[in-house]
Amino acid sequence: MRVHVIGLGGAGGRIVDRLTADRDGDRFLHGVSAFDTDMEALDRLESLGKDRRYRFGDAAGGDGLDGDLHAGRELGEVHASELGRALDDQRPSIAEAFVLVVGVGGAAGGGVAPALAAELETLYDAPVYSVAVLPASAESDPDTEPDRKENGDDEPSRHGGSSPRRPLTEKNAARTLGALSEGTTAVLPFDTDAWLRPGETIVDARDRLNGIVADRIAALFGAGESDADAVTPQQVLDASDIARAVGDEGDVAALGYATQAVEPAETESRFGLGLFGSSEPEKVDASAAVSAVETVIRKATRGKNTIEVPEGRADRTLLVVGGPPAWLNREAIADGRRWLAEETGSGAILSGDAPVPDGEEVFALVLRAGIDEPERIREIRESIPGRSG
Ligand SMILES: Nc1nc2c(ncn2[C@@H]2O[C@H](COP(=O)(O)OP(=O)(O)OP(=O)(O)O)[C@@H](O)[C@H]2O)c(=O)[nH]1
Ligand SMILES: [Mg+2]
Repeated sequence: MRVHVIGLGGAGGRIVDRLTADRDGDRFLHGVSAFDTDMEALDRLESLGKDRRYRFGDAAGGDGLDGDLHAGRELGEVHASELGRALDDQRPSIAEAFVLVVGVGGAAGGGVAPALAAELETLYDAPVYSVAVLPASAESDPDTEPDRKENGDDEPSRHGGSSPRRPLTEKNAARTLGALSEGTTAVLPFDTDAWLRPGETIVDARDRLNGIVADRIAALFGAGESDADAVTPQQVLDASDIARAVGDEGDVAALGYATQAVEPAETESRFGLGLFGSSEPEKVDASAAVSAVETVIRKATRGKNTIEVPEGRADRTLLVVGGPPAWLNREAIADGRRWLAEETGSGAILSGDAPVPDGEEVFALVLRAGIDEPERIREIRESIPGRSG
């Protein structure tokens, strides 16, 4: 499906910058924008063209908001329609969905996200999905020595391997998650704690983490938008399948993803004469294909997801299997669907495939929605008394 992905604040901007570096030109990536109050953070992006970055909020004087979520919300109210207009050059009316990417522990991104979501929902009929990068616990841990510059996006700080301290992150995250759950179609959290390695700070890890987030965004929304006109997926996934899977009540959805490198299936060897003669149709060993498909489906399901899925259960599950067409073994995919239905308890598994003609890996993406509340989300929610929002 064609999406317009909007990175908000420092984390959001860096993640869409990475998405652009890896995927610019892919058909699913209809539009990309980065919005921040922080001029320097925007300037440091590398892959996203200047015309797709936008600095807003004169009141912030070109700086970040240092975690002041209240200020961020106010700027959101004032500037939402201006931000909506900043998309216009990229023909937002053609997008089938908007994806807001935001580090919910911050202020600029988390502050404007709810107002921008409301603006987009008023202007367009497309769903607005949010990708919510959760703060690391160490950021708001009172035992962590404060960083020189309480700021997650600058100088690496290395005090005992904890992340740079931003004391308000958890409370900000609780408020922004509440607002996204009310104001966006679905929330896709990314549990930073679960993905940080021991002793690693966010600054150390962010390139790796941003790559992980970008891959999953691409696998989900890229399904059904194969670039090769020649190859039609046998099972086409469209925007309404994704919409059905995630639901429209601001539910949390988890993404699992796994890949396995495979030999490209080619009619002619890249090294000149094909080993088995030159005009064989694409062929791969069936048992190797079955095994690759089965393995990636299991790993995407049982391996670490963007957020933990309590007991693996979900009301709704979507499966995407992609890779070189010859590797997408029909029976193995059908078996995988049956296995996944058992595993998740979901009544029906929505699924589609994503042929990548010159691909060198088979991948599976598993989206689960309608899940019990993950522990990390509960912890964040309980950091403020009463209801969040
Ligand atoms: N995955 C990832 N997380 C990040 C990155 N940078 C920051 N974070 C996380 O996102 C949270 C918010 O940081 P920013 O996105 O920089 O905040 P902001 O929206 O710019 O808000 P202010 O700087 O407070 O105005 C941090 O507390 C970290 O938890 C990044 O590059 N990648
Ligand atoms: Mg910032």
